[in-house]
Amino acid sequence: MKISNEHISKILREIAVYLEMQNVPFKPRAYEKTAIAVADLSEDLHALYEKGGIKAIEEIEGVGVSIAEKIEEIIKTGYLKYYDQLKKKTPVDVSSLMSVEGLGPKKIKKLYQELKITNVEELERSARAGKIRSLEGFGEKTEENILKSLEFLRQAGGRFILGYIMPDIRKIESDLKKLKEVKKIIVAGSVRRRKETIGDVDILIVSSKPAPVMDFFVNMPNVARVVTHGSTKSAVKLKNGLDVDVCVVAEKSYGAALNYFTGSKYHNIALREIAIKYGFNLNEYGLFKGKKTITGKTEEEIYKKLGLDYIEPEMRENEGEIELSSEHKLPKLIGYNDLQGDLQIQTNWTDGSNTIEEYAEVAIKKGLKYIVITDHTKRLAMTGGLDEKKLLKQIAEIGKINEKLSAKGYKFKILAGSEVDILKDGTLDLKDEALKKLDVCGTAIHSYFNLPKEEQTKRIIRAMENPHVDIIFHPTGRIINRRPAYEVDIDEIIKAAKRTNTVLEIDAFPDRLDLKDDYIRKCVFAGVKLAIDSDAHLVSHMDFLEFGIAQARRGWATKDDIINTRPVEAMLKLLKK
Ligand code: DGT
Ligand code: CA
Ligand code: CA
Ligand code: ZN
Repeated sequence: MKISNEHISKILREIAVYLEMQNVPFKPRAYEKTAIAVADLSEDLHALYEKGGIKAIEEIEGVGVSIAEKIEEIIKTGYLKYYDQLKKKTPVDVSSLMSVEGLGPKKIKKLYQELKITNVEELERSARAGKIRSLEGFGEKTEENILKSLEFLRQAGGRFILGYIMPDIRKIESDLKKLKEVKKIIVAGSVRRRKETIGDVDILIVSSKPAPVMDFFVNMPNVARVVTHGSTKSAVKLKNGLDVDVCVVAEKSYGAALNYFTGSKYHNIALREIAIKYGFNLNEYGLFKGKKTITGKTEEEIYKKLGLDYIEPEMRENEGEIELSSEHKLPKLIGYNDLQGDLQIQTNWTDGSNTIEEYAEVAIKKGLKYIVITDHTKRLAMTGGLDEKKLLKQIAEIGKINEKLSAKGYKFKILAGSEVDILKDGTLDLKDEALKKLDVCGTAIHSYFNLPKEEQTKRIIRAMENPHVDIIFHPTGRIINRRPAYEVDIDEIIKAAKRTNTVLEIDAFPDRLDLKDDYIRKCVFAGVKLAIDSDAHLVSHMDFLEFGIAQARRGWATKDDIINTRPVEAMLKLLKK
């Protein structure tokens, strides 16, 4: 086996981290320096060694005798005993943490000492909970960069999670919009359909002077590579790996182009077939009859000429929406401003980072009328989960804050809730006496993801049968791009939800979006009530509600299907008595 310089450099860098973590003086720096020297080397170390032996390695600038011997061992055997020993001694997955941009020996050590972070999953969890920013030498910017880097690593080849990448997309959109040559701009494709993950970004622009728009686009500071630079079409790859296409279209074709580039492909194909039945021809330039243009300026006109009601982008997946549209039976989807409350929030009583009051303040600013505090329970010891006694204390605290808010004149209510852990057998982590005291009782699975389907299904149904349980949070437990849903019989769950009057959640956290769209549709058809919650662990996470609403729209849910579109009293009335 031939050992590359890169491989050797990586081992040396990891050794530096291990030594740093053990507080060994000086040596970490020596290993780090050598790692850099090896990485920068223009010759191949392996070849160098075959020609000149260990002497040739020692002659390299910055390489001492003892490290040269280690390099020799790697080249000769493919292994380094010293490295393996160090690795065994620490519980930290240095190799994967090192791949996160901006994390070196000192920072990895600090993360382990202060937050017990041993791998990238724990790193992500802490970063998302806003726990890293307060560490000495880190700050909010570092925390943000860590999350960006993690997203980038995850995306090596995969799809982007819409909610995480949306701020970047909106920035590009607003920068382009500021150009005086841009008359209209819209992001089409899967972004407009609000799919949970996106392959790339498709932007449409109306402009009478495309050249400066194209120039601006390919020269944006976050562009890593220009894929094509044409007069009306360009494509770039951004530094974070995201592909973005821009296309300038004529005003008279705007509706047709928007319809075409919004997709989905299967929706488009179905529309085109309808057009043919009418003797029309539909393409990205317009709706035509022979050479004659029927229409093309707006999407609404195109649908109308095809005998259809306008179909919201979130529904355009050819899942039956076209038939409903032709029968004028499309549901009126929940709107993006329709939520009045947020029913799942973790505070600094457990693994959230903000206080109950801070959540209330931000929720009020967002225009919400109520929130439910749902901290974890005692079985989740690593989050500091609440036991019965602490929960009662929290309920009292919520009462006090409510009094304060109402004295200040706010018409806003904080409700007492919980994210009670569902134990292996479907019983709950807190006694019924405690659950009885809650305004809203949520429950969730955080363990035994691998039970056989039948057992997992029974476990959840048993929890639903508890007369105190109001909502099942993130019912299938998937984490997009990371962990599949646990095996459950979703139809049985939905039936049981209906029978027991239990609400199922649409968790809005961008990598959960659990329930997923087709399960939401099943709930809607079955008449099972749903809730859209942020699952916030930080006040800013309440912004994710938008993506929960998007998911609900993709699942054809109306305002009526979602319990937290109602005022607080009406919402509470829908729960179990
Ligand atoms: P993505 O990017 O994988 O998340 O998904 P989309 O839906 O954004 O797909 P993309 O970017 O390949 O194409 C954008 C839109 O262009 C797509 O939604 C519909 C339209 N389109 C692309 N290819 C075809 C095609 O072969 N036939 C038809 N009818 N439309 C297409
Ligand atoms: Ca796309
Ligand atoms: Ca595309
Ligand atoms: Zn949590």
